[in-house]
Amino acid sequence: MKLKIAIQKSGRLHEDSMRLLKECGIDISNGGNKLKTSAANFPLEVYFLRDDDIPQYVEDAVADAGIVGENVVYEKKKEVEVLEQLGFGKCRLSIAVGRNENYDIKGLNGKRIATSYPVILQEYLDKNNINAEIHEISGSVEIAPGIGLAEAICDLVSSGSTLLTNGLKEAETILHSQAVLIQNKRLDTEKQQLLQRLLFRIRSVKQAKNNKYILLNAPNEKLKEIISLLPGMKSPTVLPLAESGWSSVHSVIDENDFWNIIEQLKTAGAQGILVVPIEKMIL
Ligand code: PRT
Ligand code: ZN
Repeated sequence: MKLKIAIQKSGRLHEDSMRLLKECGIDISNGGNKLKTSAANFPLEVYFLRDDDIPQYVEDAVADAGIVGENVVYEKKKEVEVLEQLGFGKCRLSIAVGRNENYDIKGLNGKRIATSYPVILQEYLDKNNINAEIHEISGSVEIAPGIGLAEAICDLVSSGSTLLTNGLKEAETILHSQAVLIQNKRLDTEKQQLLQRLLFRIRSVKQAKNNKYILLNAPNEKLKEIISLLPGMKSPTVLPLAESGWSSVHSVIDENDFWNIIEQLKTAGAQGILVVPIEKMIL
């Protein structure tokens, strides 16, 4: 029995999906041009598919689980369960208009909006009582205003440079998206257990990425203050240095608090601060 997981065959999510599985200790070959491949050391079969098809395959249990953008999950409206945000493939679905337009959502009434996301956009317009005409197009949405097909667009944005080069500006974000792990809603117990094992590994990898291991030297009279800055997993480890009056303090800090804490530690008298990445973190 193997758990079948669908990932994007090629495109923006492919490499990060492969890397995540690898960081979970799962050995898979790149697949080459194959439709599927098996892991050598975990009961997992990986299917390489177009991202748009992944929710349907997971709903139909052709795949038990999948990795796909939230934008695709919400657009396709399939019966799947979202298990975990994966922290990559981040983007936003935004409405954009001509660079020199004054944007107000009410101004969209009666206008044409080009998009590849008609379902999400329609929901957003309905919620705001806007009556606009949605033109569904499957690619190069950003050229629609320039060729007179629409007055506005609704498309994915990450750096914003595509909008810029097409004379458009981002006016309003309607969805923030990232890659997520989805699953079929009716997995049998054995598959569900395999998926939980995979999810446990994914969470350990994610945790590790969000945290850093920190080591520093502290004069003993400053220990109390320094320890109060470092919560650690339980509490920091404190070891005496060979030089009397000094200790070595080890702990784990959140990536987001990193620079703040480092500055405070230095002010408090910490020296020789080392910060190292953590590979896996089991809580
Ligand atoms: O062949 P397949 O159907 O599998 O791939 P695809 O061409 O449909 O998708 P792909 O590989 O382009 O994107 C896969 C997923 O990556 C999307 O569904 C999103 O969840 C996520 N993602 C993250 C993005 C972007 N960032 C992104 N910037 N998907 C698309 N874009 C496009 C956007 O459509 C626009 O054309 O990039 C352009 C804008 O980028 P910036 O940086 O110029 O703003
Ligand atoms: Zn696609």
